[in-house]
Amino acid sequence: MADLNELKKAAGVRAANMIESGMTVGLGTGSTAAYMVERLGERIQTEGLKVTAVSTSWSTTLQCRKLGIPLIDLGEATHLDIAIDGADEIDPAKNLIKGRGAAHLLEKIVASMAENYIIIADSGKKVQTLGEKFAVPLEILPNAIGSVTYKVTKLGATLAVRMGAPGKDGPVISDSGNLIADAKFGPIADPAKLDFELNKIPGLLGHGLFIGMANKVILAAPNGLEEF
Ligand code: ABF
Repeated sequence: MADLNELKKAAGVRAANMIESGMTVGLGTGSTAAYMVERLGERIQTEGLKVTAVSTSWSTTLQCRKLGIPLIDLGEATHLDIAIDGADEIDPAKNLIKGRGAAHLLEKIVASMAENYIIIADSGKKVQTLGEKFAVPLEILPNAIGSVTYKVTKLGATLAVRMGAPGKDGPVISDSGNLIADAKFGPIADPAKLDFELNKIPGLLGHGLFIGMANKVILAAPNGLEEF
C-alpha cells in the first residue's frame, strides 16, 4: 500500500514531467508541490531542461535556490506557460479550496497567469462539495480585519484569525505581510456565488476558493494516478 508521501510524489513527478524546455513555469507551495519542484530540479540537472520559474512562496523560493532552479520575480512575469500547485479540497468540477499553506494570494495570481494550470494531490483531497472538510482561507489587510470579519460572518461563516504555531504567540503573517483567517462555511452549495461575494469585500485581498481555474487535476491513489 503506497503511503501518502509516495502518492504525493507520484503526482508531483507526473506534473513535473509535463514541463518542456523554454517554458515559463509557476511553482506552487505545499508538500505535494515540493515533490514537483524536486523533480523539476532533477530534470534541470540531468536533462539540461531550460525553464524560467516564478515561485508562490518563500518556502518554494528557498527550495528552488537549493536545487538551482532559475527564478525570476513574480512581478517580472506577464504570463506563464504552465503552473503546478497543490490544493486542500478538489470537487468533481475541478473547483478548489486552497490556502492551508497561507500562500493562496500569490498562488491565485500565478494560477490566473497560467495557460495551463495543473493541480496535484493525493486522492484524499477529492470531495463532492467544497467546504466539507476545510474552512476557506482568507488573506486580509490588517486594518480591515474588523470590517471583513463582519461581512464574511454575514455571508454565513464563522471566522478565526490563524494563529502561529503553539507556543509562538501572535497571528500568522503571510509572505505579503497580511493576516490569514479561516472562514468555516460548511458545505458550499454554490462556490461560484460565494467567490463572487467574497471578491466584492474591500480589504479581503485574497481567498482560497479557486473556481474554474484548474485545467487538469492529477490525483494519486493507491491504485494509480487519476487525471481529470
Ligand atoms: C498550497 O498547498 C496551498 O494552497 C494548499 O493549501 C496546500 C496543499 O498542501 P499539501 O500539498 O501539503 O497538502 O498550494
